[in-house]
Amino acid sequence: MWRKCELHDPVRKPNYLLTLTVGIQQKDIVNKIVSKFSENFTIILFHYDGKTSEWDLFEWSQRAIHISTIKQAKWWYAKRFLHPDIVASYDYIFIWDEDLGVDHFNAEEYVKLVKKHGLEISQPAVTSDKGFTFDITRKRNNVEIHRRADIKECPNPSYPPCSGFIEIMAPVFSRKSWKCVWHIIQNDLVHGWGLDFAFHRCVEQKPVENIGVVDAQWIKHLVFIFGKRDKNKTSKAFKKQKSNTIPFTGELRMIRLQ
Ligand SMILES: [Mn+2]
Repeated sequence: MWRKCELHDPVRKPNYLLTLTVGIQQKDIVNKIVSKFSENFTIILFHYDGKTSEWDLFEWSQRAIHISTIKQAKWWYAKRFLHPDIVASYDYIFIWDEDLGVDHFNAEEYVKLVKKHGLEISQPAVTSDKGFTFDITRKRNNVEIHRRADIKECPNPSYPPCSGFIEIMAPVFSRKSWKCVWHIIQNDLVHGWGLDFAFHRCVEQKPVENIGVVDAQWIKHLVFIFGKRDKNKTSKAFKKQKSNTIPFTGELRMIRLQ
């Protein structure tokens, strides 16, 4: 009887969502990232270079959702395609960059820690060969998570970027917090700068408690990726975006949308 019931169970839907904004040049790093996420995760790839079928060399590509709109950036995709009602079935949403080393990261273990510590908005702790923008995201030893920066120069220890703060490179949102964060992303937002300073508004009751950095599952920021790209082009593009947001001009193609 038991076995029979099991066979007739509908296919279990994934509980969590991972989105990655990717270009085919980074396929090997992206493949490693995806390998750290179990089948409990739905995977969405946002293709900024328009290359989609090229990913089929990876077995998991068949079960991923591919969304291709050329030359857009992560928060643009998030605003367009991750409306809270659309992603309401997921307990946690990972909205990640493609330049992350995951040798010391496992997504299921990460989720366990986030639940245990009640983190509505979080990110894995970070190591980097190129220094840090914000002290609070730096990996610490011998703790599972931390919630505050470890520096004396904080003008106000209870406010971003000293607490209630994570960066935009590898954020993880609970369903509830995403519902709020999605609304504060501007429609024409391209690069996401400054958004991290607004995250704490989405856990109004206890931002210092409910936003944190997970040390026990950590990532490496592979900033060299940007060195590989045309540096001039990148910085020019950022400057342009800063002064003049880019309207949606790309061709929109969605394939294998489940
Ligand atoms: Mn990066």
